[in-house]
Amino acid sequence: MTTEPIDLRSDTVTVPSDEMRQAMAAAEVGDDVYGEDPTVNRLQAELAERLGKEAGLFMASGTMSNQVALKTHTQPGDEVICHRWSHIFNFEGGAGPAMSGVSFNLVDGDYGVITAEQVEAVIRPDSIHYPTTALINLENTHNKAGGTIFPLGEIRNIRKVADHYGLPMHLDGARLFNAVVATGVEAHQWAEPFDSISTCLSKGLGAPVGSVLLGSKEFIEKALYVRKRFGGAMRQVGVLAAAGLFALENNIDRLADDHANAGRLAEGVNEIEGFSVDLNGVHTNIIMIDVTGTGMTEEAVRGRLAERGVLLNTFGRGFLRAVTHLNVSADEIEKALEVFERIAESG
Ligand code: TLP
Repeated sequence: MTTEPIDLRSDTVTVPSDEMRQAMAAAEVGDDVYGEDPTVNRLQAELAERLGKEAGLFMASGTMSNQVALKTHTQPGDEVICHRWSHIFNFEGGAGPAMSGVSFNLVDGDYGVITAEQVEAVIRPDSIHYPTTALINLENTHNKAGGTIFPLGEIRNIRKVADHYGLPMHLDGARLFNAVVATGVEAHQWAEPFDSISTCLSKGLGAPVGSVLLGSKEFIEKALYVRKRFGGAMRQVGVLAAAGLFALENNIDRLADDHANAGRLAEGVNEIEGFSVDLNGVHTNIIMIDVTGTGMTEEAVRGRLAERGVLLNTFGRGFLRAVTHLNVSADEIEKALEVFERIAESG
């Protein structure tokens, strides 16, 4: 074993490379509250172009980006349709109800996918008895479902329903570029059906901080006010945006390596007694490992792996989550597999 742990808890644990740090140090900056940070402006324009939207807004985190979108699209008392496992509902500290006064109408579906029929069935009729359906939120790739890709055809079907009922659609595209690399479908094609998209630079792309919210000029102008209220108007933040620009230039294509490593880890773990992985659900850089066959709790298995230098997160329902990223090599994946084998043998 190497002395450094093999950290598969998340792709958020990636650290900036020396080259990325140099780009940050060299960044031209200004006061972004005055709209005068050239590096932030460049990052926002670059992502707007890649995603085919009019404008972008730099955010401190994916959570802030999603929540600013939620607040911008809704009024207190409104309802948001999303998958039961969506990040915006499960992992954002209850921010939707707390910050925007919205509730969620939760839809179930395999691999994080919900269908147009399911969405249409839960849209509220116009009546004083009901909350107002105000937004449809989708997630691509889907984190809790295991990095799965939401089929573009179904997104377009949902868009038709949204148009029929006059509803906006938001995409939590924290890992949108993983979907781009895995499918070859370009970012602007994935983004086209949505009114707003949040995408993260601080996950597989390897920047230390930052997400960008994209949409129409009108939407982003409104979002600017909400971001200020949420405390997210930052000053000489070009030092962070520079990391994002570096990530877009250098770290997208290499996501294919993370996907290959995830595929190898998934197949290897699935062959080990006591562990099972639904290989049909391994599309990108996340794998969900069912550990119930070991006879141990997921927390116990996590602890045993950690003692031997392999870090994973528990993810409920008897599952551990492993996420591959740019700081984990193919060799380290082989070493991680040896550790899984040892645990299967010795308990
Ligand atoms: N996800 C984190 C944890 O919050 C679970 C992780 O380790 O995967 N949308 C999606 C789909 C995400 O996976 C995340 C982060 C976010 C939004 C929020 O991003 P941050 O952490 O920057 O607020």
